[in-house]
Amino acid sequence: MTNLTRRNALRLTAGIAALPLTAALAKADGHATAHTVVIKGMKFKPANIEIKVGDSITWINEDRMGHTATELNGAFDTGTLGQGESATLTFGGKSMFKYRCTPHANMRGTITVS
Ligand SMILES: [Cu+2]
Repeated sequence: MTNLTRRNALRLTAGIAALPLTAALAKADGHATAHTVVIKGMKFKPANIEIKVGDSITWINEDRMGHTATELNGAFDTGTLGQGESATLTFGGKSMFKYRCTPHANMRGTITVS
């Protein structure tokens, strides 16, 4: 998982902190798309997502319990998101990631960046 750029490896637990970075990237890369994965009912929705290099994903937890989006090999980790909290990551290189929720091993997702 070395093809994440350094900024993408940042652990961004506060969505507000990520906004300026995301906005700047979107401006620099005209076709970047902001995707959303909703965490609800103990599931990532969508669980499997295909995005383009430069796109961002925001995870929003709508459950009452805390969840994480944690890459299996440590490429990223949102940390625990409480109800209503979100985290945004921008993906700078082609890759495929598998992630799960740390407290709930059956919550799984994949990200394909092309
Ligand atoms: Cu969970």
